[in-house]
Amino acid sequence: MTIEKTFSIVKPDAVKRNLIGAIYQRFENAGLKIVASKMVHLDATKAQGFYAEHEEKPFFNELVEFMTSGPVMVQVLEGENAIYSYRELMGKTNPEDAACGTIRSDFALSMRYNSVHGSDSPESAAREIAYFFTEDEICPRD
Ligand code: RTP
Ligand code: MG
Repeated sequence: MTIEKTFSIVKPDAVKRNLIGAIYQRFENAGLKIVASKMVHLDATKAQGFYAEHEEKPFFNELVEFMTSGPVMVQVLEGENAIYSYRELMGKTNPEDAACGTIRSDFALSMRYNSVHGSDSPESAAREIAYFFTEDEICPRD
């Protein structure tokens, strides 16, 4: 059994539609524990740095515009195989391809306005957690 931490964002489209609680409920129902959480309004520099891997993509500027369009919730989730299991819980990037019952299938509006982010590897999880949280903001849970 591998207990991992992963990084999650409830994106502006979901915060705007008052879906924070509904999405947090999905995390907890899946056995993922919230071990750090806060609301932030990203500025362009912070969003560009976060999505640096996509800098060359045609959708980069629109992605940054979207991610800075309103507040987001950022959180660290902990659980067994949390990185993979949270990606499964979110569903595919495009909600039209996301499996029934996934967060994106149920809440996302489009490929861009897709309600949640989740780290895609242990390396991304470590980088993304440290990009938003200091060690002492992460609370150990039983
Ligand atoms: P995320 O990083 O947010 O968890 O999503 P992901 O791994 O499923 O998707 P990724 O390929 O990393 O893309 C990052 C985010 O960029 C937006 N996007 N827009 N063609 C487009 O307009 C397009 N493609 C991607 C989405 O918000 C996606 O989650
Ligand atoms: Mg990604």
